[in-house]
Amino acid sequence: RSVIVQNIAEAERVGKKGKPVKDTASALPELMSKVRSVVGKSATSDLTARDLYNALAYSTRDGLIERFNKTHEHWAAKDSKFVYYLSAEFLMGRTLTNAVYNLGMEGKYAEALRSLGYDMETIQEQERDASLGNGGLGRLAACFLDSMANIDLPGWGYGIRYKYGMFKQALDKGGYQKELPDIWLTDGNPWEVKRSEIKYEVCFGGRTEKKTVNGKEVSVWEPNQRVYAQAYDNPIPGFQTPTVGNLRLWDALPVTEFDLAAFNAGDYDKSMLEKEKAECIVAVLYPNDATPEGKELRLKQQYFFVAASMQDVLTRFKAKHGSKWDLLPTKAVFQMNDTHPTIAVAEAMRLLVDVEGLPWEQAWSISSKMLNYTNHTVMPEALEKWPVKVMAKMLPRHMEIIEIINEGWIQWLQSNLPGTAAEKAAKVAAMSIVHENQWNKDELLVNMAYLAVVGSAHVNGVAAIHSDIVKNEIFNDFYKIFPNKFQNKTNGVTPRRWLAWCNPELATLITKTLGSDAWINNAELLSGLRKFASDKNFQSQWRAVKQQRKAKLAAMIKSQTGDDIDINNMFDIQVKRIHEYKRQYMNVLGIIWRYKQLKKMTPAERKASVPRVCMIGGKAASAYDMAKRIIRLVTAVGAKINNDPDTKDYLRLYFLPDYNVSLAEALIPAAELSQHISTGGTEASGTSNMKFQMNGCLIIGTWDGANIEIAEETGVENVFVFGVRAEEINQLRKERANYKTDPRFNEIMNDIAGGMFGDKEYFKPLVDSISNMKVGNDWFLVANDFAAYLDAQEEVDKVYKDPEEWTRRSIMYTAGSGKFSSDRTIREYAEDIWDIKPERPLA
Ligand code: F58
Repeated sequence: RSVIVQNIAEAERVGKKGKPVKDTASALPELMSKVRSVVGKSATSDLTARDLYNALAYSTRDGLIERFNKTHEHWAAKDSKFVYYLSAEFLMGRTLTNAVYNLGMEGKYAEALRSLGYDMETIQEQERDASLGNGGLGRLAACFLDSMANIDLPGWGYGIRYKYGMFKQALDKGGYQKELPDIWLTDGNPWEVKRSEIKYEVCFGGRTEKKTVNGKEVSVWEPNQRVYAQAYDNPIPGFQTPTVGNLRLWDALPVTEFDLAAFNAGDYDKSMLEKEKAECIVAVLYPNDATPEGKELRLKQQYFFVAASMQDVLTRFKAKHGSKWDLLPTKAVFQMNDTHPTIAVAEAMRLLVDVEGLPWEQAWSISSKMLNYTNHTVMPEALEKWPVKVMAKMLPRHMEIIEIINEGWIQWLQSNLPGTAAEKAAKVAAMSIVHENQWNKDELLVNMAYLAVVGSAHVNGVAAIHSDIVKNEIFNDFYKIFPNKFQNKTNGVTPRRWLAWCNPELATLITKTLGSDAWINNAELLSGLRKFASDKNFQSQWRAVKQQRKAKLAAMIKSQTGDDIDINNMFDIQVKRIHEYKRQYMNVLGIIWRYKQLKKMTPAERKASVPRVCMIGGKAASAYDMAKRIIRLVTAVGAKINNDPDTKDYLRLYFLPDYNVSLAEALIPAAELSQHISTGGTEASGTSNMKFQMNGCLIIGTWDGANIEIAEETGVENVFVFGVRAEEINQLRKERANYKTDPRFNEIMNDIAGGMFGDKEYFKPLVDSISNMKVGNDWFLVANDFAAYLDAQEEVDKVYKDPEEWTRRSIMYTAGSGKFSSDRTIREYAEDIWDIKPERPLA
């Protein structure tokens, strides 16, 4: 301690106290100044890691805000066109490391922390993940913000400042998923800036009334609930650029904070009622919408952030351009991230027509030029359809607007579609934005995806195969009418967070080998590694890095489970949301088969096998029963095989609880094999496949989503591809009743059903879901693909036995990952959809 106190005193003597950190000498005094001003302690008090995290965060924030202001002054002066990324989810993860690295401050801060007896890693672990998202879609939004800032693209993200993000996942004693609230804001959030002056009223409910205004009949909305949307800005730094972009998140506040009269009359509950009702809107990320109340709340959330964001954009536009509304699409474009923000189509019309008084046609022309829609899924349950009843109750004016849009659309179809009257009528029914619920003829639904397609300038899918499905299946009727509206934008991930910062060991080797770190901002340069792929010396350095990361992960698992893990075993990882279509179930069945084989082997045969440590992680939606059973199957199988003395040196299975961004940053660099084994045609893209690829992890995967493009870039021969293709699945689904299932599959089904892993009643629905070949069962074709999967796994073992070949492939993966930088994706959006040019502020 006395050394530390001396260090502080010395540093403060020579340092430039209070100035933003530019060099090592100022880093320590700057931190200590934050300890005093923000943490409220003295330099000589006992400082905890949390104190230093706060000091470091506030110090970094100063640098961020300085650049943020410069960037935004510059963009305002240039009157740049902006893109607004509307998303109900932003899965940001931790901010500290990313900000410190992007600002180029890591060395200076690390040294300052060392002199205080801490390392950067301990400090960064104090930060809770910002888990404002479910999975791929939310993380993609976060990568996109990073890339926008990185390439100096004027743009913001807009979303919700949920009080509780994605639930924290634990396992209970029985090995079942337990969901705990994610209380990420309780200790404060140093990364946000509250903009007290920026708040908008957002209304709900009530009714509309026809009135005559200036001789015109108009519909006036008289809502029955009003709340304020309060802006919080979250600066987003680029790397090696002065640009700092923004994620603006909305909190909900009551219009009347506190009902003092009610309180004084002794009605304490009523005094707080309005506040509670407002807070409820932003309380939780995607409340369970299995109940009608949950459904309503979700629509409320969607409208809440869309209405606030659009008012915000229009307010800024008016301040600059007054009522020159035709200019609006040249100054602002919106990207709607899936169907969640698509109420924007109706809100844009409401704001332009009802509030600004524009004629309908002019408003439609403006709105349909500035809105764009990305589809992220082919799963029908995720293509939102709102009951007209719910929409009319919550947003009566929007329901009217949607009906007007739909009438115009239907009229247009009737005059433009070819064919007989009957053919036309059938098409019109199939393409109507408002349509019958196919399961309940008495209910009418608003199809939000159709609304978005009709109301947008561009529609895109997120990988080549997915965009083909979007055009040829999901929206085929629309595609035939507007072929030019549809595009593909293959997803990407930021190489900063997902390679350079999370895997500094590999990054250092790459930079040394390529002679520069330019690949961090230009990932295509990674292709320069190809020529070293067979170089023995390089291979051994490459392997050494992987071993280092495996050792780190092994230590983490040891600390959680007490188990020792041999880092010479293959690390085989599948991490993603738990879903039947992603087929974690098939992975477990494969592990059971491997276990059964090992049990039959002699000790010598076992020694000659390829030992594996399998890890599966991911959250099951709280109302998704099958997914929860799959998790329990993983923990049950793990409990058996990890404790079997015959096999535990050759095979392990761990369920890694609470998979989130930070855990991914630890797992991905350590992975040697990763599994992306969705049924052909079901995974829109996948993005973790790209992260694993960047980190030199081999892939076993189906011909699905971005796996296809990854294989093309890596060399198909380097990827373990198996299973049915998208174009085969419709036929196969029809033929399921005639399946002759693989005897190995049948054996395993019997084992599970017979109680080999305990809990047999609980597993029964799982077994039934894929093994009784009736119509409706095994929708995701696990039984069908199982044999091919086992064959592919055998091939994996064969290659792993040849470390040089394995390492060569590993290098080829990283070398082929350049295309999957989100910088590339964002450039494509900017050029082909947004029509926005980079605009770098002066340093
Ligand atoms: C994912 N969708 C796709 N949805 O599944 C994945 O293939 C793709 O790579 C990714 O989007 C990015 O394009 C996805 O993550 C959700 O999380 C939904 C959010 C709303 C509730 C239902 C899940």
